[in-house]
Amino acid sequence: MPATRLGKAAMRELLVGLKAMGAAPERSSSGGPSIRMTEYLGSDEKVTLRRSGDGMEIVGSGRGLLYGVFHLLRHLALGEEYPEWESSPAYPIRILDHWDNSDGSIERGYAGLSFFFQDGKPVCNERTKDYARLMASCGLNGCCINNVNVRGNALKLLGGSYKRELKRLASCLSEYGVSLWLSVSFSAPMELGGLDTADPLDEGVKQWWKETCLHLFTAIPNLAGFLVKADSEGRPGPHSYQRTQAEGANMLADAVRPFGGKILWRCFVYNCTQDWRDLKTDRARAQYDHFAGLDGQFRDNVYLQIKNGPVDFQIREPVSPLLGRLEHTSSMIEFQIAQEYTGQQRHVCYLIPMFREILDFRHRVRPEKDRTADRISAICAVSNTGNDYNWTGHDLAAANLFGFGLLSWDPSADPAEIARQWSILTFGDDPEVTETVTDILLRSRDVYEKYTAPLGIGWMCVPETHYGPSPDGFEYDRWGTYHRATHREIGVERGPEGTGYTEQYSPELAELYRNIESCPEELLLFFHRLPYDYRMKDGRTLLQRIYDDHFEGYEEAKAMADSWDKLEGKLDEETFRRVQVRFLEQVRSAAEWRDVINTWLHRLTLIPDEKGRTIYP
Ligand code: GCW
Repeated sequence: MPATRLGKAAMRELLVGLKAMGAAPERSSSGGPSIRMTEYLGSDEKVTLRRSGDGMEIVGSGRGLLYGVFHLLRHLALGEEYPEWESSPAYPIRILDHWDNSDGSIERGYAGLSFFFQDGKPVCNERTKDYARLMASCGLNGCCINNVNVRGNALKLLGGSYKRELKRLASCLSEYGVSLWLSVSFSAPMELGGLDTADPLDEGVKQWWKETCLHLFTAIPNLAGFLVKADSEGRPGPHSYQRTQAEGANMLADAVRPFGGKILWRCFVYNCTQDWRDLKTDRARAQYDHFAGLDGQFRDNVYLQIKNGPVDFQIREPVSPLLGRLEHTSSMIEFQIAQEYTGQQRHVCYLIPMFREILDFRHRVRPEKDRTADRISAICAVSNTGNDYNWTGHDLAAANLFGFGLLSWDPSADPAEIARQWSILTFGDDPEVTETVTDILLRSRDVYEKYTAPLGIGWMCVPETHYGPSPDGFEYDRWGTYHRATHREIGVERGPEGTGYTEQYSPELAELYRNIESCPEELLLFFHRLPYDYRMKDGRTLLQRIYDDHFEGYEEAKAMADSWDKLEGKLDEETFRRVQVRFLEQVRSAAEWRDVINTWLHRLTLIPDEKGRTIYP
């Protein structure tokens, strides 16, 4: 019988889960198949599931037991046999970053308000507990509860004003092995401590952080560390004091070290006040330019948190070259399941195949252990949860949360199998439902890509909201996200003759991307500036390919919606309708994207669609 808090949680979940599946489990053995839990002391996450007699044995530390129980329940719910499983997670840090504000809003949140903050304070209630269970059931072990843009009352989290609330929250999370992380502001010594500087080399500043950490970490034993957005989009950082990113991160790393704390330092540092006439600055280069030269200068409790692509969570970007560059610094990949640029949980867009591709990507720097998955030491995603009844706004968006959890445990997990399992666990095992849902999920990324910005160019969405089409919306703005389309050409040249971004990759990859012929077509307009009559491999012109994609993307979105409609009567009515309403919006929006992008290009180029379809709505 498990003795620790985590072990007991595992036992509780097993009983709850079995009962929910219609079994009538008993705590002691009184004949019949048995599930035995053998707990050893320790905090490792390893788990062993083995068949014994006509039952099962689960062996692990409290944590291991918890993950083992959820694995077992999953397999039983899938109608499979008792699984044999010996596993430990690929990364010790597997977290969700929440962009929740202390006023209860969520930056880029599409599933209602925050469940971490109410009335300016952190809260802990039944939902927090369910959240912790949800996290553990997907294999995740940490969450950062507040927005990286630290504002308002959230600033005070560090100062100890909400110590009692945080302690309760942390304790509730820890029951399910979920650690608490906090986003902090680099200039907290000024904002909270009344100092006149936040210079990381200033003795007073160092002392302030040390004392602050002593108070906070002593009060909240389950606090794992801090997440920091510095020198990024107006946030304060070491650059204000002519210090490097390493000097800034290390000062914080020293302050949290006595408590086993870690610093997750974001690499999203770029010039966000670019003039569109400036042809030299290329935002795609920024992360690498700022961090590559600092490799090896960071303390070992610093993790560089790197967005999966060089720009910002677009539907198609190359893998960030910084992920292939760091050899002596721990790195952490940052995905986003919040779908900020991928349909905002109103469109279905299953991102797990894309994440898997990125994790599998070979950087061609060394012969072995060269994939992104091998090079990183930690993994996170910007969360897609909120206070909505179904947690994720769009019911199908929950597949991204589940899938992200499974991939972060095992980066070689199969996205199609994850989709299938998720469908059965969510909607039951009617084969028609499983087939339809899995098919929709697996097609959804390509469909979304087709009707939105073409071939890796990104950013044709409405500024501010980042939803819906506006091909010139970002063009004369300060964010460095230009397509520079004229009536002749479109795209930014990122080869050596252009911004030189391609040269940030290993020689082999630089060569691949530099040459238009070898550059993967889906990324053609990310890397190259091309005339509209450029011939694609299948003989179509670039422009015709874009027209076709937009017509097809809309048709395919409609086909997904139609296949959902056929599930009427096979799912519970409320869920069916909720998703149906989202599909109506997706199809409407896909038509808008198709018409706006095609019309814009038609007017720019005056080249008609070869198939003579109506371009003006
Ligand atoms: O893309 C931008 C988002 C911001 C976000 C920022 C970041 C939290 O539009 O809302 O700020 O990325 O990742 O820091």
